Amino acid sequence: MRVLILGGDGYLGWPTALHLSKQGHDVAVVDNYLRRNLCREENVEALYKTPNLHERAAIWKTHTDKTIDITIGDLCDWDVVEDVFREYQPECIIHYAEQPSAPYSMLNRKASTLTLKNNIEVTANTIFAVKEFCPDAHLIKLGTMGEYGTPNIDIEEGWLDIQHNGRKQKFLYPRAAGSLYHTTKVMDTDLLWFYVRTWGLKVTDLMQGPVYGMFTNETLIDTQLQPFFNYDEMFGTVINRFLVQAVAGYPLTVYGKGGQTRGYLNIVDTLQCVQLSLENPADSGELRIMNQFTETFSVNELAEMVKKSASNLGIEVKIKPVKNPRKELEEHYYNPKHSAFNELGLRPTLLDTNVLEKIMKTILCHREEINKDIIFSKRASWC
Ligand code: USQ
Repeated sequence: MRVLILGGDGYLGWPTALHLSKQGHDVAVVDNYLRRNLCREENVEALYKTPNLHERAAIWKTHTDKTIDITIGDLCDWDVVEDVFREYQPECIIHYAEQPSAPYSMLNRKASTLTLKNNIEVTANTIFAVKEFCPDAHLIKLGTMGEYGTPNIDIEEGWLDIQHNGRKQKFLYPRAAGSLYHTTKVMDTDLLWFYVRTWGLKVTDLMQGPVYGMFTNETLIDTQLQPFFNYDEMFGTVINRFLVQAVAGYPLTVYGKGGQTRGYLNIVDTLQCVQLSLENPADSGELRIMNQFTETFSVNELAEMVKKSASNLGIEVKIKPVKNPRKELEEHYYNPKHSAFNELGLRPTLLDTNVLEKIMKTILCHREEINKDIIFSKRASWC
């Protein structure tokens, strides 16, 4: 299949490009290095340096003789969008091209408006491009479990049947995002749903939980193929952060009471889920929504698991709850459904101390490069 990956330089975009290229698809990626540039601007660099996209594609070609086409460009710019869609005529588009950090989106007005503008405009341009250049293509969009928030009822996969005054209707499951970033994902879903109804597009919207890890079958071929690994308070996700904190001898930063529960998944399962979505496309006029995570944990449970894994490697770890910089429930009901991917054949890689130890061993090789000042500088706050 001709697959176009928007945001193909990112933590998930690049491993997805490798994975689908390995499967034999024709893969093209577009990226404007937004994430790299924001990290540089905010002085929160990742754990190790990663080559640029052209260099990454060349390394991949050396190992596999497979070509990944690269376009560096801003998908808010219609000329860029038009060029890539005209040139590649994709059969499937995977849209990761968004500012991905909740804390960054809450940093200040500039960061908020950048997040709003980038995320909504790229999604809108993508929708218009699909309509104009490839109306039969399947659009796979990365949304987030954070669209639902933490309601006091079970979370369904995208939709909820409502009975009201004796009549029934299926609606998008109620959304209650916890950051401006998550709110842009809610807006994306609304945009997609509007154009699915209006133009009959084929769309899969993936409600993904926080991802952890750095290894996939393809990135293991060469360390230069590994994705970014952020551990700062803005771009690092909680498990990756705790692992780096453990190695750095920094007490694990449990926010508030630590009862915040989320659905997590290993990066290899993101790739499986995206592949399963691609191989089982939505129908025309369907907005298919699937919850993309494999298991739920509270922050306290994660901290204890990281502590145990570190101890297995002879590293003593302290857990130190800190004042929560976010506005979120710290003790709550959480029961999200996630059977759609299991029914499509997902074989989950579950979190255990072995998985954590393996990642920690790689982090140990970069111990000297860890910048403790960016772990919890308290710059990104919801207040
Ligand atoms: N947390 C801590 N200590 C830390 C960092 C985080 O207790 O040092 C807590 C947070 O308060 C939160 C939970 O851990 O309750 C998860 O935080 P996170 O930073 O791992 O994840 P989040 O900001 O929600 O965002 C990440 C990705 C985002 C994706 C989202 C899925 O950055 O792109 O959409 O996970 S979800 O959280 O399900 O919405």
